[in-house]
This record gives sequence, C-alpha cells and structure tokens, in this order.
Amino acid sequence: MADLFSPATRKAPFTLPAGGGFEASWNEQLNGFDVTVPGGEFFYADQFFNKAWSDRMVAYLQENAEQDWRTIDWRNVSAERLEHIHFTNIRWKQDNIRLYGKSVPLPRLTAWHGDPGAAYTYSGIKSDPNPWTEGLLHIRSRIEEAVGSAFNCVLLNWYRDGQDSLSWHADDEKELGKNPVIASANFGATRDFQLRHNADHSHKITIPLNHGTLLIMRGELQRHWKHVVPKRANVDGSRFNLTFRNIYT
Ligand SMILES: O=C(O)CCC(=O)C(=O)O
Repeated sequence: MADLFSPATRKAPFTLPAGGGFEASWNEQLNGFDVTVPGGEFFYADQFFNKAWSDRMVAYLQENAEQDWRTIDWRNVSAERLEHIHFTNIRWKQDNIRLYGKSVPLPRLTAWHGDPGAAYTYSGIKSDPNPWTEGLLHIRSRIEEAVGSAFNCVLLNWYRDGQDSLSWHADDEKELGKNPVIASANFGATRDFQLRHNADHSHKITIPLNHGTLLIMRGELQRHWKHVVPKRANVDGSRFNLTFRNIYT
C-alpha cells in the first residue's frame, strides 16, 4: 500500500484525456501540480492562498463607500448605478461589446489595474490601467515569488453568479508576447474552467477553480489551446478571478 504522504498518492482534482502527451506531476515545493499537455503546460495549486487571505480578498474586492457589500444584490445593480458606486479598492465597470451589430453588456464585470502605460485591448475594448492597490500588490508578490515571473498588470473578472461567463478565447494578444505566462488567482465561488485543444476538441479538460486556487498558464498553451468559463445554473455566489499578465509596452 502506498504511503499516505508519498507524492504518488497525490491526485489532481481534474481528469486529463487518455493518451500521450498528458501528464500531471506533484510539485512538492509549490504544493500543486505541474501539468503538461500537447503543445502547452500549466500549474495548478488548489489552495495556494489560505482561507483567511482568500476571505479577505472577497471583501477587499467589493468594499465600497455606499453600502455594506454583503447586503448588495449585485446581479440587479444596473450598469448606470455601478458607475456611481465608489469602490474603495477596485474600479469595477460594466463593459459592452458589439455582437451581430448590437451593443451588449459583457456577462461579467471587469477592472484593469497595472503600471502606467500597460494598456490592453481585448474584445475590441481598450483599457488603460487603474493604479495598483495594496491588496493587488500583495497577491502579485506572492505569485511572483512562487513562479519567478514578473507581471505589470492584472485583469479582474467578477462573475456575479452562475449566469456570468466568459467565452472561448486564448490570451494571445500581441502585446503579451509569444508564450505569455498568465497567473490566475481565484476567490469566492468555485467555477469550472475548461481548456480545449484548437485542433482536437476531444482534448478537453475541466478544472475546478476554487476559493484560493492559483492557475498558471504558460509555454505554448495560448497558441494551441483555448479556454472558457461556462455558465453554471447551480452557482449562486460571486467569483473573482485576477489574471496577472506582463504587457510589453
Ligand atoms: O475567469 C477565468 O478563470 C478566466 C479569465 C480569462 O480567461 C481572461 O480574463 O482572459
């Protein structure tokens, strides 16, 4: 029988497709899994941030001058009202995108913080960064220390409930460089994050991103794989995702 503490007993909480080129190995130092997939790699640490840190982040991200964040029904806050809420730490906004010639609200709230000049365009939306805040810098330095990469900006996504989502895409904008390292910190409700190989859609991986999970996408992953956060009818609470990136300015 394998020893309880032996690395061999560690099992990733997601299933990799059968066949060659997929492997998850336990990284004792970082308390997570290094995962290799055909044409890419990622790192997954379920509890990278402990509960106290993660709980604090959930509050930090919602604190505002108007009302106790716990009593607000965020799903029913209009875009106009949101604009007038003075958030203490994060500049949340409701963006619109053009879809079939119509302007429609993105199914989530977003914010962009980073170094001056680290402007970013995604889905046709150009975002100039808001300044770093103490909490964001704290999270960034913990990640940078662990993974040995530097990040000059962060895109924040707020999924108010399971109706909010993000469609299939790759983080392959040219300002991110050739093989970007993208660090995704997760707080609040658990949501599924899926990866799908561009050439073979049967190569699909569903990864639970929990309260305190860190996911690092790296190598050629953005070139050969796309990712998505699908809607989930059974998710009630808010989930916050912070993706730290490095933009070549
Ligand atoms: O919410 C997530 O986990 C994914 C975020 C993402 O893919 C993005 O912001 O580009």
